[in-house]
Amino acid sequence: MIRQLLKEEKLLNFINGEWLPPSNTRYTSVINPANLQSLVQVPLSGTEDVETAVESAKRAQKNWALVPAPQRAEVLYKVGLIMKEQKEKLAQLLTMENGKVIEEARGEVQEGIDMAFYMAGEGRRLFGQTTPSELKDKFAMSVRSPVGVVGIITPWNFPIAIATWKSFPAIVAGNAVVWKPATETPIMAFELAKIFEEAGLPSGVINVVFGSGSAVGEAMIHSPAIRVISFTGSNEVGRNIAAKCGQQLKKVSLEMGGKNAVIVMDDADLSLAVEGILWSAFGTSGQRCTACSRVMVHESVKAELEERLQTEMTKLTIGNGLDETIKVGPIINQGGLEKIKSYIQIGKDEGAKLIAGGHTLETGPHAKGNYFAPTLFTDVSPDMRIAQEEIFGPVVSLIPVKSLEEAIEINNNVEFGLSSSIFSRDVNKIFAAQRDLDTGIVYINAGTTGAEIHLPFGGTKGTGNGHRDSGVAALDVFTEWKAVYVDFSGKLQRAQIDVE
Ligand code: UN1
Repeated sequence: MIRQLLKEEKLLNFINGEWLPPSNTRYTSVINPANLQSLVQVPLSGTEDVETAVESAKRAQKNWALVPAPQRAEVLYKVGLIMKEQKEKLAQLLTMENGKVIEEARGEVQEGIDMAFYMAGEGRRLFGQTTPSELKDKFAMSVRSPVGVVGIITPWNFPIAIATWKSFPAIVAGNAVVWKPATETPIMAFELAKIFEEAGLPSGVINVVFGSGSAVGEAMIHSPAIRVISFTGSNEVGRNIAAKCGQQLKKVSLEMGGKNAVIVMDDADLSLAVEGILWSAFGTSGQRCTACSRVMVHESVKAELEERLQTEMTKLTIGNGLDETIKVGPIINQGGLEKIKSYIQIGKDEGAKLIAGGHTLETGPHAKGNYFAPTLFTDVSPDMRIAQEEIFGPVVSLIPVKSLEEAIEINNNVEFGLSSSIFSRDVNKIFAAQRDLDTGIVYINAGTTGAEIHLPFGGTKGTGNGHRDSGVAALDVFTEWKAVYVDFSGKLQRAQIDVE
């Protein structure tokens, strides 16, 4: 099936508009997590390939920055049109390399298409500001200026959407990009590079170098020509990148996960809350930065919520996401499975009550993939590790609470601050919650996932370092503010001195 959609058996890097093998000729297999079959070979490039990519980006960027922004935007518009034409093919390839169910894969590709059209519009805005000057006959303004060459490092869980959140604003703003996609899911990057080529993006404006973080990622971080690193991935890797970039005074934008919670109050629409929890906790098998992994439930509705969740969880079909009837796909790889399994043991040892799932699925249709049963712990206390640490799998902890204040306090008392949600019909509680929940994204009467691309995406505390992906805020990562003063008085006017 894969060969019908992707004829190449080996992927190639895309550098300076050319398709090149890695100079060290090293490759590794990309494995479909639904059946453990090898899909394609991906390069494990080295420092030399990054250097070539950076040189090509440097050259290309100079001309690209001179192309008027509306024309740069037109290329993105074409990228969007091609993605739209290829939506089904891209979605199927995405399901094969990542495992997410086809419905969600289509949704992810749509997120990329939305980003293309949104950022294409931005090419006719890229607003700066005009400001009065202190002096007579002098004009002052602030304009966005491209930073130059930017490095983007993208994760396997949203291999196309997150790539578009980063590369599209970078490109429309006049930068050139060196991009390291996750080696688990390189097919989306390969396809997107082909789309950029077809849309007529000049050679060298985007360069894709496949390989590991320790080789390609490190080389990017240490390349003096790369002025920004935009990274989405694990906390551990993000901190490491931040430290190294900090040393070099290199700008870095980080998005690194969450411990997202749904709050269910006693006045909530419980059916809606159950739907919201199921979708945001078990969609993508819990492998979203925004996935719900805690539920703070008011003690008066706890028993009912538990029962309803247990009943609905038995209806979740688990398997190969290419089958339209499947709701929950596999876990990305053995490492991911092992991590989830270890947290199940930790939860049991900590005294949490396991009331659903908690095990891998290894027989029948699940014999050949990385499957894990949707899992529910209850009577969890907020200080347990399963209620504090990111698990990145289909595991939810129910934490009983007595009040909204207590729920908010528990929500905020974790290392991360990405997404949160509250189900309530009380407008006073809702407004208080949106103000007090310490996360970058807050949902009212919806689960914790489903961010839209024209709003800022990111979080507080350990989730990031204050920057945002997507939305207009993404332009702040990929541009520098330049202050421009135009004196039309015909004489030398001195600020602070010649002011009466
Ligand atoms: C992620 O998990 O890193 O809001 C991205 C959402 C998706 C994006 C998730 N639109 O869940």
